[in-house]
Amino acid sequence: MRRLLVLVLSALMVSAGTAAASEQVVGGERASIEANPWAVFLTDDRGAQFCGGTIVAPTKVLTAAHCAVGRSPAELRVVAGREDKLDRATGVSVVPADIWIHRQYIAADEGEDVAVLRLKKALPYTPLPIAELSDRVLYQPGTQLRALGWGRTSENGKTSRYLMQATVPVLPDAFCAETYPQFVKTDMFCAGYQDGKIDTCQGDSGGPIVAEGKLVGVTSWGEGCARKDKPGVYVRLSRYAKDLHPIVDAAPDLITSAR
Ligand code: 4AZ
Repeated sequence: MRRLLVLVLSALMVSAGTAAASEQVVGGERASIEANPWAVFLTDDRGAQFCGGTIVAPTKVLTAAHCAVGRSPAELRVVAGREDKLDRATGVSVVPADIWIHRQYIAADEGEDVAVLRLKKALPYTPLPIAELSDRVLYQPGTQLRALGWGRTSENGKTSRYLMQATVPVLPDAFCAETYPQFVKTDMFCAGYQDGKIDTCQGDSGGPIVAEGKLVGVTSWGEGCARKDKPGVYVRLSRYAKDLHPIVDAAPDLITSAR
């Protein structure tokens, strides 16, 4: 089984191209907010960035449950339209009106790591649609996905001042399950390179991983960053489309009951 996996992985990595080391997410490159207007970051009430998010409707921001749990809306800011964290003149920083957390959420590595922040006013930035159950093909091993965020650019390094992006292929569920015993294939997928080098990292959680103009996943967890055989783990969003639609599509001032 292990041999077969190694073979399958090697083939995938050849077809995906080798992971170039260290440009300066880990091993990524700069991304513009104009090309990714739905990418947002979350800060605490002192302005310190700690997670990412995605605008999925004019008044709704999707993030990871583990980014929102235990925080009150007053302690949170959604910063949209700002590529450079220090550029306070560009974009907006808003306090969410309320927070919805998936009712089954316990911990990131147990699944259901999704939350929706509802805003009082519509954001003037284009939302990104969530992948649906019918988008199964986007989760096939080898599919190239693009992850974005302002997280650390090395495992023990600082978070990024600028929005970064990295392209990583979806890995076979069998590989993710072998490397992470707690991996739940119905709720998660993993993406990256067997060699490591390119990955999301702390501070990227809650942020988008995208393909074909759709939000395929939410950055969720992993062991360290860009380590060999320890790919990033993402929320398999198609699985949550049914749970999320009533929340995301609700009229701006309806919902959101806390769990
Ligand atoms: C984190 O702690 C985190 N390498 C995000 C992504 C990954 C690991 C940890 C994936 O936010």
